[in-house]
Amino acid sequence: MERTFLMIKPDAVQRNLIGEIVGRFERKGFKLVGAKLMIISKNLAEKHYSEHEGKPFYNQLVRFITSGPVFAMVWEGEQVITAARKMMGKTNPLEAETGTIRGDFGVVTHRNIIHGSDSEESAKREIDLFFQENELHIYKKDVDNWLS
Ligand code: RTP
Ligand code: MG
Repeated sequence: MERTFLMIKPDAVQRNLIGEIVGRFERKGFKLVGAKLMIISKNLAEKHYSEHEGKPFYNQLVRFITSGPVFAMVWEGEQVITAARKMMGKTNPLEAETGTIRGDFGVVTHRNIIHGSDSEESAKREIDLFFQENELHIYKKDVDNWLS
C-alpha cells in the first residue's frame, strides 16, 4: 500500500486548522500511520527542501517552515500520493480550486498551509527524513468492533 508524507505548516497550526485538515484525509478514507507535532531544525528544513536550494524563495521558505510547530504525518492508501496532492490544490492558493485545502484556507504562496510529497521517491525520502520506523504503525480498521 502506498504511503505519503504530509505536513501541516506553521501557519495552519497557528490558525487551528489541524483538525480540519486531518479530518479531510480521514473522511476521504486514508489511514494515518504516523503523526507528531514538531519544531523542525534548520538542518532538517534544508534537507527537506534541498531541491529548492538557490531559488529566490529558498531562505524565506526555510525560515517559515522552522518558525513554529508543524504537524508531520504519514498517510497510507491507494494512490495516496497523487490523491493528497489533488486534495491540497495548487502551490499558489490563488490558483488552487475551491474545495481544495489550499483553495479553501490559503491566501498566499509563502503561507500555503500544507506540504505533500510529489512522487514515490520524495515520499520515501521524506518519510525516512521525518520518522523512525517505530513511529509508523501497521493496524487494521474495523469500526464495528469499537462501537460497544
Ligand atoms: P510543498 O513542497 O511545500 O508541498 O509545495 P509544492 O510542492 O506545491 O511547491 P514547491 O514547488 O515544492 O515549493 C515549495 C514551497 O516553496 C514555496 N514557494 N514559493 N515564491 C514562489 O514563487 C514560491 N514557489 C514556491 C511555497 O511555499 C511552496 O509550498
Ligand atoms: Mg514540493
